[in-house]
Amino acid sequence: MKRIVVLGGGISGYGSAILAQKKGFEVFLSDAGRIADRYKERLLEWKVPFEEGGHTEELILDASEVIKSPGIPDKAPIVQKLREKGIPVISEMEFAGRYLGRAKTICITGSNGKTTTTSLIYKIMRDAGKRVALGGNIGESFAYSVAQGGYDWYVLELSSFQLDGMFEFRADIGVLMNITPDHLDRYGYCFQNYVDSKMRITQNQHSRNWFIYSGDDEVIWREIEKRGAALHMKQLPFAVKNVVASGAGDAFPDGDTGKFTAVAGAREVKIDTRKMQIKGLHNTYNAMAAALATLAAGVSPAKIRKAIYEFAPVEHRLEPVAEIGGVQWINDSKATNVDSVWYALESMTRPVVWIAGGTDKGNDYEPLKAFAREKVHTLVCMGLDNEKLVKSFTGVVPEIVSTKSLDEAMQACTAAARPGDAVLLSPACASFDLFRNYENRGELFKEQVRMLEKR
Ligand code: UMA
Ligand code: ADP
Repeated sequence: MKRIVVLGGGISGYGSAILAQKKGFEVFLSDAGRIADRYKERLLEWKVPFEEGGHTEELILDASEVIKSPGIPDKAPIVQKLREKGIPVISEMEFAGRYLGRAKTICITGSNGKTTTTSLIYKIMRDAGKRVALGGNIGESFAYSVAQGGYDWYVLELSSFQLDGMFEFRADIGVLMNITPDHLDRYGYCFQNYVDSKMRITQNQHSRNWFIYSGDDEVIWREIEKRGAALHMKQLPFAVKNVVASGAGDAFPDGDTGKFTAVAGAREVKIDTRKMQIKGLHNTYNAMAAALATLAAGVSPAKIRKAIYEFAPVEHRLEPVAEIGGVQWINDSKATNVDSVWYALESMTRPVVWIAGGTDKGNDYEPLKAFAREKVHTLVCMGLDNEKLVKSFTGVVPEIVSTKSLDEAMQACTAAARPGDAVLLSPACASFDLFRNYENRGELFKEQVRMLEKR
């Protein structure tokens, strides 16, 4: 009997193990750390054998196939040993994708905008009455939903780590938002490796499938040009700046009206971005992509429009927290790279006190300088090591304050902000120096803002 070993007992791992068990394989799950009680309970319930606190080689290296959780890097010794032995290592998506039956997938990737676009597509599909599950990089287990069954559609946010372990999987509708540098530490500090990973969203797509991508993203353009005739799927570009031709459809603004038209095959929807609750150029892109994907999935234009207008910002993404004494406080803790901060600053209409900093991922701050010069009067650096930020923005932003905690940063912001300003937490960095994760950073920030409100 085929022996499936699952590496990692988090969201991805427990779901994969349960699906494999349900499909009748011999299954073993191994976690180098501690498995959370909630997952352990499910594993026990499904009688999946597991270990925690280390990877026992004898129990892993005899696998027929290994499903690796996305957080485990390729350079982990156990993964290297599996590769040396030629044992196939796949991702949760590759495995669960084998058991979809007639159900279809809408898969969203990109460096930024994945969660917003995925959540928006999911809302449109759900409100349209489709039997749809949400999964992938969004904190739900795709494999577990497949094990449960009963869905016609799966809307999946895909990280590059998940795409890396996908080989035969095919997205019925693939969406690529943009490609800008991120996670380079996992890609040998080589941008092209990361680009290749993102482009896997197109692999195996045939002429009945759809590929939705940003026509304003030069990196994506180049990759499409390179692949040329090898891409057989129907292509739907969305763009605000460039004109990109495609016979299958596209999305473009209707002049300066604030509206855009999305066309997929014979279907068309017009959206007025001024009626949307999510703001900024980046959210126009996200809405264009979502409109194209759901048109391609057969949702009616009226239902698409209604759901897009109803959709509120996802927590920690340019989330308005409060207006206190004329100062607007905004939580964009999820902005963990330079490009997402570019769009945050782009969307600011007030003078800005900008909180940035944390664990640097090899950032190049150059692209932010024009907006910082134009809109930011005070930069509050919040991190254990602020040297690079301070150096980058000296002479660009009039005031720079270096702080080493959220408390200190909040004090600096209250001192600097004037009525009519916005205080924007949009860090461009990971959170791990001072916080558990970006959610924790965003929640603590909001707590502090609410305390200010009560004063
Ligand atoms: N572990 C090992 N061996 C190792 C290293 C880790 O066994 O060598 C164990 C850990 O002890 C832990 C488990 O692996 O118990 C965690 O695995 P994981 O880090 O892959 O986390 P999961 O809980 O399975 O969640 C993963 C994704 N996490 C990452 O990619 C880091 C989730 O994306 C995703 O929602 C989930 O699978 C379901 O598919 C989160 C994320 O942070 C949201 N993604 C990154 C991002 O958005 O930037 C890419
Ligand atoms: P992801 O899941 O790819 O990290 P999110 O939707 O969570 O994307 O947004 C992450 C950050 O990027 C937030 O700060 C958000 O405001 C910003 N953002 C959202 N959509 C886009 C986009 N299309 N392009 C650039 N930045 C974006």
